[in-house]
Amino acid sequence: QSRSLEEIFDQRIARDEKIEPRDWMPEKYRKTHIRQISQHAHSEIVGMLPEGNWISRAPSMRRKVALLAKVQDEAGHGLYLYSACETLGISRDELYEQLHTGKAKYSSIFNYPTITWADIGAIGWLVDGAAIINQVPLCSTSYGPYARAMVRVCKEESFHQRQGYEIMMTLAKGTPEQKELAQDALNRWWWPSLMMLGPTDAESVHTEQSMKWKLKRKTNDELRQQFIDQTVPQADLIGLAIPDPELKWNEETGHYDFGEIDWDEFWQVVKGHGPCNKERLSARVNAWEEGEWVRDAAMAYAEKQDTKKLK
Ligand code: FAQ
Repeated sequence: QSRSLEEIFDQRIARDEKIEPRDWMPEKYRKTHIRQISQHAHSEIVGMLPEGNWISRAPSMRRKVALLAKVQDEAGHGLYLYSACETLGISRDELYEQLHTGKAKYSSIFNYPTITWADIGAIGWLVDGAAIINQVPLCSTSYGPYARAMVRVCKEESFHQRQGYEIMMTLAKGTPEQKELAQDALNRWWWPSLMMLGPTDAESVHTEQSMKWKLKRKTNDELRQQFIDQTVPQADLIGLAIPDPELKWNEETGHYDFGEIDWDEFWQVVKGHGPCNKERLSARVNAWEEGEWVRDAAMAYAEKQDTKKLK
């Protein structure tokens, strides 16, 4: 009795086998992976911009070296993820085009400005903190190249998170003005960091199917709760206050209860109307256009080498 390709695929997923690039997969599985992996890659690349803004103004040599390394890691993650995405049969050029024309999304969080040095601490602590919570389950996602990429990415994110938390810790025990900077950054980045983990499960259109395919291992709300439970004690430890009057430990559930997230703000940012959407996209488009001569020169050189070999 012959089984359909789809049945064989479903059984492989049920057995927790990895799906590899040359394996048969449903078209929707392929498409949804291209969507998520490419948006993840774009987020890493656009995510370099808010922090890049502070490299030349880092308060010390040591801080500058760490920030430079972190931003370089993000470039690496982006390129790594674009490669994983290409194994699904889409070209790098198409992926860039989707970003540059606004067709593909990238994480909402990178549309907020970095106005003080403390924002660099808040990004590492909160944004990388949320990214790790989201990405650790992705290390066991069903698509092989994505899962393997996530292992290395998570290790680097954990350094990023500590780098940010250490900045916040230093500011929090500094002068009253420095502590105020840290508190102000936490006030501005807290809610957008919660939004980063995506809409509520009730509003999330992709979660159900992605959970079935083991692309996602945890839902948006589960990850958000985990992030809050992990981060609140870290804020307490350095004497900063989470800007949520409704935040309260719940003995019964063993989790923090928290206030209402402004989903209207989230969707505005996702639709392109956040504080820095235009600036971020134009920075990427300009980088692409200004790099054209470099790409052309590299191609001309490669072709020349090829013709030499043929002779
Ligand atoms: N921003 O049905 P769902 C980093 C969209 S970490 C913008 O729940 P899904 C490291 C979603 O695409 C940040 N759009 O979707 C770093 C969908 O629209 P579509 C990147 C969002 O995919 C740190 C619609 O809403 N991490 O870069 C957002 O099941 C510091 C419905 O949503 C990843 O990408 C959002 N926040 O769940 C770098 C991780 N949330 O596509 C520099 C991998 C949702 O139909 C500095 N991705 N949308 O047009 C994921 O885990 C998932 O894709 C979620 C969304 C959880 C983000």
